[in-house]
Parts: sequence; C-alpha cells; structure tokens
Amino acid sequence: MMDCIFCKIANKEIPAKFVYEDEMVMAFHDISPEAPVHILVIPKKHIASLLEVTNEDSQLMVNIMTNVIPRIAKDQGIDEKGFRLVANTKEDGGQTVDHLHFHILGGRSMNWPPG
Ligand code: DGP
Repeated sequence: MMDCIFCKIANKEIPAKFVYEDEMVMAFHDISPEAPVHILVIPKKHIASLLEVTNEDSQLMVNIMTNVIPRIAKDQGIDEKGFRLVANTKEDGGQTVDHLHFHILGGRSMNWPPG
C-alpha cells in the first residue's frame, strides 16, 4: 500500500522509535502518547483492520498475542501492574490509520469506560 503510513514505517521509509521487530511484526512508540508507555504493534503485511484478518494470518496473530505483546510488556516494565490492549476498528471504533495495529498502553491506571 503506497500511501499507508504504517507500511512506510514497516519499510523504514519513515522513522519511528522501534522497540521490537521480527519477520512478521514491528512495534514502535506512538507519535502522540496517551500514557507513559504507548507502543503500537503492527503486522509488516498490510491488513486494513481487525476485520480483514483471515485464517492465513493465524500464525501472525498468535505471534502477536503470545510472544510480541508479553515480551514488550516485560521490556517496558508494565507486566507486573498490567496494561491496556486496544485495537480501534473502523469508523465507530476510532481507527484513524487503516493498517491493523494494537495499542499497548501502560504506566498509569486506566479509566473505564473509554471515551
Ligand atoms: P488509531 O486511532 O487507533 O488508528 O491509532 C493510530 C495511532 O497512530 C495514533 O495513536 C497516532 C499514531 N500515529 C499516526 N501517525 C504516526 C506516525 O507517523 N508515527 C507514529 N509513531 N505514530 C503515528
């Protein structure tokens, strides 16, 4: 996707503060953090949103959930007290970048319900 900002970050055409990378996934600091720790986890492959994930992506999704996110939480020192994982999805979900991403928010106590 030529005009996708997260594809450009994944291709390292746009700089980001990376905290993790493997063959399928990248993670970097959000440009406008909403918490002391605010990391975005993205697949390198362009997937528009959670609703476009298919069975072909099962290994990717398992990697993100069971390996990448716990590892980042530990690296960022938020595994003891916990964190919030968010996948804003499409218009009503507040998704502004149409490339699947998971927000890891931590380092402070979160409110519920979200806005
Ligand atoms: P969402 O609203 O869920 O689609 O979240 C998109 C997030 O992406 C938002 O928190 C800001 C972040 N973001 C947008 N553009 C950039 C960028 O160029 N670099 C980085 N690091 N983050 C970005």
